[in-house]
Amino acid sequence: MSKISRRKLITTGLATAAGVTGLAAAARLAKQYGLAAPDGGGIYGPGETLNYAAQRVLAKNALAREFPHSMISKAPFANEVAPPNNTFKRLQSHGFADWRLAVDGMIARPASHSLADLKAFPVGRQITEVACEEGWSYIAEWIGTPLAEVLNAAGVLPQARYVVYFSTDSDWWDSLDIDEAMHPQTLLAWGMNDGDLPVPFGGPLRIRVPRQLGYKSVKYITGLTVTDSLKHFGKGLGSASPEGGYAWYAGI
Ligand SMILES: Nc1nc2c(c(=O)[nH]1)N[C@H]1C(S)=C(S)[C@@H](COP(=O)(O)O)O[C@H]1N2
Ligand SMILES: [Mo]
Repeated sequence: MSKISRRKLITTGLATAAGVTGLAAAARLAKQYGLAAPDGGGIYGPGETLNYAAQRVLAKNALAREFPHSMISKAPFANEVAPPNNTFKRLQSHGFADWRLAVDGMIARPASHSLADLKAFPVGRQITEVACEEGWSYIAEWIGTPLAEVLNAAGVLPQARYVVYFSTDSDWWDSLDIDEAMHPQTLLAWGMNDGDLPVPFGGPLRIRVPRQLGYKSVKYITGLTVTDSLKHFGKGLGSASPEGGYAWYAGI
């Protein structure tokens, strides 16, 4: 056998072994820890599961980077959104006084929170970056209610595994596993840079998930559903994103 073809054989063998090990590891982690990604079917599925499971095992409690005040972007970019529906316009015309956040599913105490109710919880603040999958980003201060506060008040049942969130922008819904939902930096943000959260940035309420790409930070949140399975939401892939070709788990 020539040197070249032997080397080629070895590298091909290694690559194959790495691939096989990777997929086997993904399958093993998924099984051991119940960490299969909801979009873990299909061609890229094992990769999604490996990435998600590895992140959960290695960096479950890792913190997203926080920045000093001086680094807040002077001109943050509000990504374009669909025009608001009539319900939203009506709520907006009354200063969102009648706006409510519905909390239901696998919880002991279903709730319907006004903005004032949310603001009565302990307040969370963070200066973090919104990073879009398209490459742009900006840094802002986010002020809001840690999602964990709302979930703890609701009394999450032990079998719950995910929190699904919905928006008035009906094409947008997503979900987090309980670890991400309970993470101290996951925020239901009603304030931005010391004012109310402006409507173009998702006011009156958006979720901020600073450990994941911007598309997980859905704007105009209307409700949360706690569940043990994502199968019955949309196409069962965990969010609208995988339906359009983006990963459910979008860790940065
Ligand atoms: N309701 C809703 N939420 C959304 C979007 C949207 O179009 N509608 N865009 C997402 C994407 S792709 C990104 S990158 C961020 C952008 O946040 P920004 O509008 O504050 O820049 O919002 C996310 N949340
Ligand atoms: Mo984005």
